[in-house]
Amino acid sequence: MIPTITAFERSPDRGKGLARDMRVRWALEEVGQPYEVRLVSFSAMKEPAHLALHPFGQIPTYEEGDLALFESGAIVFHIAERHAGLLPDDVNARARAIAWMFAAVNTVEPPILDLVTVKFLEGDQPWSEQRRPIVMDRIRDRLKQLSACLGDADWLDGAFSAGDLMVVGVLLRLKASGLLDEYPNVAAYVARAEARAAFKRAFAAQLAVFTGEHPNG
Ligand code: GTB
Repeated sequence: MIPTITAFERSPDRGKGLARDMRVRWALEEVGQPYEVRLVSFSAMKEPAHLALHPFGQIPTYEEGDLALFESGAIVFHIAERHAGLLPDDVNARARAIAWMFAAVNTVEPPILDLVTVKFLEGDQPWSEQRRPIVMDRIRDRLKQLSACLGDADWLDGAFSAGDLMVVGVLLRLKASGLLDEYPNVAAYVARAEARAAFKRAFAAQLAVFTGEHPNG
């Protein structure tokens, strides 16, 4: 069965691959699962039809037969469980890859989102300029720790996994900040992930929405 995911009709990032449908597209591409995309506007996301799929009125969602899912991490996990290639067979290695998926959204992503918030949503507040370096240092703490874990390995724990996909998925948001470049092995890790054929296909597909080349775009 071909799953359908949702994505922004007009992503504010103008096709830079920062919206969270990118992670889901990438996971589907990694496992070779074709998918369809339904584009939704900001207003349609808050309508009952979309709220029935996503209680918070957001993208991405995932529909496959009777199953409707929301939360990019849960969707990537579902894809990784149903297909070979994103989670190791060894039980302990699989548990560790899943731990990295949780770490991505629970430990690495929060300070990155704080930076987005302080820059774009709170940029006009009198305290915004003071808060920014504090938030950036919190991100540096995480990048330093990630850098130590990675060392000179290609991926966080053996072969590329859904854990790497989610960690890189959240780190992409830092590219414009220059923070990644302070940790060369982390920057190289992100670049290695971006060089994967599946990443490139997913990136091209979401960019096609912005350029109007997507069939529903
Ligand atoms: N925890 C949820 C998940 O992981 O799926 C978060 C989902 C989420 O935040 N979705 C956002 C959304 O639907 C899009 S990805 N927002 C609309 C709304 O809440 O009304 C977040 C996002 C938005 C824009 C950019 N950008 O322009 O760079 C990047 C990421």
